[in-house]
Amino acid sequence: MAYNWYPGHMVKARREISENVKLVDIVVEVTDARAPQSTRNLELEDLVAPKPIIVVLNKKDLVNPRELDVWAKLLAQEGLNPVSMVATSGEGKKSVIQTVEKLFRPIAQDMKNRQRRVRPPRIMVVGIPNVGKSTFINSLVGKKTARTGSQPGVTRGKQWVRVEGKIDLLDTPGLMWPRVSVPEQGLKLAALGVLGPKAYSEEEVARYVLRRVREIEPQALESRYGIKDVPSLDENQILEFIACFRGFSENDGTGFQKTARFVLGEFRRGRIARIILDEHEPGT
Ligand SMILES: Nc1nc2c(ncn2[C@@H]2O[C@H](COP(=O)(O)OP(=O)(O)O)[C@@H](O)[C@H]2O)c(=O)[nH]1
Ligand SMILES: [Mg+2]
Repeated sequence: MAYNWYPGHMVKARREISENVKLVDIVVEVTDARAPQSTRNLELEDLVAPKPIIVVLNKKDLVNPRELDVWAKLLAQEGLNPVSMVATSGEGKKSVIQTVEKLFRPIAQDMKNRQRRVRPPRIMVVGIPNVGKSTFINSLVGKKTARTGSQPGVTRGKQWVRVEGKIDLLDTPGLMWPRVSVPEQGLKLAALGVLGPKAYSEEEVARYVLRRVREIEPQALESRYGIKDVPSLDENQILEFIACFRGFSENDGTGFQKTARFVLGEFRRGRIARIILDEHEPGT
């Protein structure tokens, strides 16, 4: 996925989303549960206000559920209506629909008060690349209407689709740009496949992933690759160990490229550890 965000792209995305926000009652922001903070777009909240936002913490299957609950509580404190979900299986879909209905109740009441006919709630989906927007829409609609894949921005033309006979969903997700305010955020987004492979060094990202796994769940490296005494090793030694373990030679002129790609593939599929890369304030 080679998708670069230039100021022109951002202006266009911002304009498209603010146009579409006018058409809906509620905005669903899809995020990746492995980085609940870094995969949000804080500017979105300004674009959407005062309409409610549901933050879908997608890919719940790839994280520790108890850790994710802590994040959900924090988001709830911010008034963001979090719902954890697995878009690929549909787990959590009911909660999304219930949250839409709950948030729509006062809006419907307002319509009644103004002597207007109450119509179904209208929603739209937004999010940065690769968080699962298309998969989420497919899961709500129950058939392959939205395109999935790693190529963002391919769907054109506005259309409403009816969800479970009671919600109207704009079928094209709004594509937001990722926010990279500190270098570590870039590493996280690269680890999650949000940034295209041309935007980063796979070795650097693999080392970052191994460092975080070592910090958060060192025993995972022992059970997956048989690495002993993980806390005494640094990420370079761990990468070397995995290269040996897999029989990838670092002397074939590619350095640790193969190993790095292997590690990233394993991490993205949740095979190494189900960790959340973002950190919240201690004590929260
Ligand atoms: N493990 C896991 N993978 C998911 C989930 N939802 C989406 N994906 C995968 O994430 C990748 C990106 O999904 P896609 O819907 O194309 O993302 P989009 O770019 O936001 O539209 C695809 O490989 C999906 O299969 C989920 O809940 N769990
Ligand atoms: Mg998509």
